[in-house]
Amino acid sequence: KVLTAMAAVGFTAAAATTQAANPAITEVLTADPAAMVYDDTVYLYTGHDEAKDNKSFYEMHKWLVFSSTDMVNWKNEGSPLAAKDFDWAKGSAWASHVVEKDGKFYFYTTVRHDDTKPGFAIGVAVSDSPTGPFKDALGKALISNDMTTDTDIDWDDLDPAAFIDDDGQAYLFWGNTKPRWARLKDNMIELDGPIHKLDLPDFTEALYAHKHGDYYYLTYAMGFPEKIGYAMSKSIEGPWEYKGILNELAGNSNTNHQSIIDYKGRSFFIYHTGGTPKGGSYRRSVAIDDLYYNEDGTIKRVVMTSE
Ligand code: FUB
Repeated sequence: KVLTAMAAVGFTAAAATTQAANPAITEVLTADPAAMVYDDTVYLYTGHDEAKDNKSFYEMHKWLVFSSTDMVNWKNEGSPLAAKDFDWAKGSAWASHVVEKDGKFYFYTTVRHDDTKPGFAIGVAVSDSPTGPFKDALGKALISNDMTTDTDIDWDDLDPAAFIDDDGQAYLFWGNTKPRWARLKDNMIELDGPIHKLDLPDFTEALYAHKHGDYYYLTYAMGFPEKIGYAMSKSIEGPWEYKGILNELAGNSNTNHQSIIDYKGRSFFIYHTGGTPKGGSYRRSVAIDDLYYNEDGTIKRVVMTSE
């Protein structure tokens, strides 16, 4: 199904039926996709599942980055960052998100804090290149479990997703069980003002913000095993209206973690499944399917390749 000739000339909206085989990346296990369009290229940041089987737990030490100009052929650009690059962390290279501002690239990501603080934490690393290497920008966590004492749980500070609005104001969304957001300062490495709570039905994790046309969207993993649901708003600061389920369970992986982009006239839903022969909850692979909007801005339910 890989249309190499089309890839060579670049596809257009007319080629909307062109579909890569899924999983989209098979040379290595990839999870928690976060895609960024920069300079006409898609950069796909992923975690790297290294567990030998699906019986125990995640084994994730570093992130990977791939690039593509056709959403079908992916170039492995190596590992731009590892959990050990954060001196204050003790592992767990979980979900991340990368954005560009003024020619610099900011890598927001989940790690487990060292024993000086409990639970997961969010760090930020910076680079002059989308493929890294990225360096810890703060030398400490951007968000950690001692900042939100009203609702602290071990897992609540994970899965960051950044969003830059049309006026240049940047935001960070994150959370497990307790969805949160805050403004980012112009320097992109400090929160600006209070941490806000969100009210999203059946919220588990994997918050992701994007804009399409006049609407802002928050997508997130619901329940467990996870489905992806979404809410819409006329403003990135809400209020948000829950609109329904975007995709059903992503096969056998229990978790589901999405990224949504527009690229060359199409919209893409990028997620993970346990879609390789020995795949499952701790051996996941990124998959890509088309995403379609209705005229009123709502999103059609995603039909996964595996359905
Ligand atoms: O990959 C580890 C965790 O699984 C992520 O942080 C969650 O979003 C889920 O995909």
